[in-house]
Amino acid sequence: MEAITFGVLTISDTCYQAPAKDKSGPKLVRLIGETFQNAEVIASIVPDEQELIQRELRKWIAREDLRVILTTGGTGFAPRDVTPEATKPLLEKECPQLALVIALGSLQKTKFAALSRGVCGIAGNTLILNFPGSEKAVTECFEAVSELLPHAVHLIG
Ligand code: MTE
Ligand code: CU1
Repeated sequence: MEAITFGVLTISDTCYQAPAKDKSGPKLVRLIGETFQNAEVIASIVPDEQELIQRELRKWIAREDLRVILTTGGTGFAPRDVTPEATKPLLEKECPQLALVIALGSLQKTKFAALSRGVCGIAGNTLILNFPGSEKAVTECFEAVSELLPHAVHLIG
């Protein structure tokens, strides 16, 4: 894979207040670095606010070099979990089978994966994947889809 830039967006009120508490964002950054040599990664944290999530996603979607956005957090059932609702309106194409691969890989680890509502899709030349908000969950989700990412990015063009 040529040098692809990833965006890792942590979505959490708690981590926005205290960035040191963010474990899943840094874990994703490490996983990307270990899996894709010469990948670049930029990372950011936003609170569980639909407009702030969308503002950050739009900024990254507009960047030509940034090809994959992995979000972590805000996919659950709690009232403040709005990551899928923030992501969906920005997608030009949904990729439900990517979400299925994540769900299947996750369900092999824990039935509680059914409590994540993450979506996947394409906006511009950017692939966006919603992951849950724990270090364990992002590891499992990343391992489920990582081998698909280079070909997916290639196809998006
Ligand atoms: N997915 C995987 N792969 N591994 C997990 O441990 N935890 C689940 C679910 N998805 C889990 C998972 C649980 S218990 C919850 S409550 C939701 O993710 C939390 O999603 P959120 O942190 O995005 O709100
Ligand atoms: Cu849970």
